[in-house]
Amino acid sequence: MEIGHPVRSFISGMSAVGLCSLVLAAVAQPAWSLVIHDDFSTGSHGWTGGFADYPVGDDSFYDLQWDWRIGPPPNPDPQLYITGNNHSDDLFMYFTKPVTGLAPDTTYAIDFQITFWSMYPTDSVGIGGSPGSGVTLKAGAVPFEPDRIAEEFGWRMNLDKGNQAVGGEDAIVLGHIGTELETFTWTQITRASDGQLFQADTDAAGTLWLLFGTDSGFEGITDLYYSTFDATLTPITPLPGDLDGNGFVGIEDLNIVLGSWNQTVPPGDPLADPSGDGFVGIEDLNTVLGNWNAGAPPPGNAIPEPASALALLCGVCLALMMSRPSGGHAQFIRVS
Ligand SMILES: [Ca+2]
Ligand SMILES: [Ca+2]
Ligand SMILES: [Ca+2]
Repeated sequence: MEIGHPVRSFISGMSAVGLCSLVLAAVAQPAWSLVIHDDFSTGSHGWTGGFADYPVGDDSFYDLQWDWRIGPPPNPDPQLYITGNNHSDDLFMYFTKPVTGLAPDTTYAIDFQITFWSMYPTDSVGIGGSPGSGVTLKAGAVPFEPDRIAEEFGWRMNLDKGNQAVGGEDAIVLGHIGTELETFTWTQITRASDGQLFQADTDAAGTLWLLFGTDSGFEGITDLYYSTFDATLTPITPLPGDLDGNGFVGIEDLNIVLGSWNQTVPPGDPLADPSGDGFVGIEDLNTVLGNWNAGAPPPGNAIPEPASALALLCGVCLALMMSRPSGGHAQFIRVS
């Protein structure tokens, strides 16, 4: 009479070796982040420059320019160069480029790191603000091409980068461009997300436009040479098997399936039915176990070693073998 029970059929149909392989394959699953590393000593890598936050028609008055060139002294490698004379006390000077081939309509968490050459001491004094700490480096991403639009004041960005030292919905602050020196000496410095959470959505084609630049409260000339741009893009939805949506597939997700095991939905928890067939069963369990350890573990949640993961799965199997069908709605699976 018990032969047709789905859990026993599943377990009796898998050898110990098969179980072990399943767990090891899941634990060995690689991270699925996309890492971008653009070294501007070998090219501009598709980045193009632009300017905003200044009056329309004032391009030559502001001495706006960007290109890919050698410098600054004593650096012999080409860099991505941008310059402007900030008469508006507001100027935004940026670079942007598209990234294609991402998952469509998907939210990505993005970490940034940018290395560049600056010559402006952090504590130096200038009109409107310090040429070092008064100029803010930002990075961000949007699902459309960043561009400027003419408004009453002048050119404004078609995205929310915030203004001056404050970030916005589409860009975060990485820091200022001030060096730790007391003299105006070219120095290479690095700024990074440093744990700040930034998220952006791709468009329907899986494209995201990256952006970085400086928002200036210093009224004067800013010259910058960018050396490298690094970004790590990690899709945060949907992560298969992450039933509670905390960005990681682990014991909480397994417990959601087991908590509604063998039930229809409802009364079973809808989260426990990722297969969407209205029943919590083997397919749903496999969605969790097949993506085991995927994503980023929450702080303090250590990833179990393969051996302990195997022990965990054996415990799950034992629990399921001892459980009884809760009613007449069990689905019978034939396993040969
Ligand atoms: Ca500005
Ligand atoms: Ca989870
Ligand atoms: Ca299901």
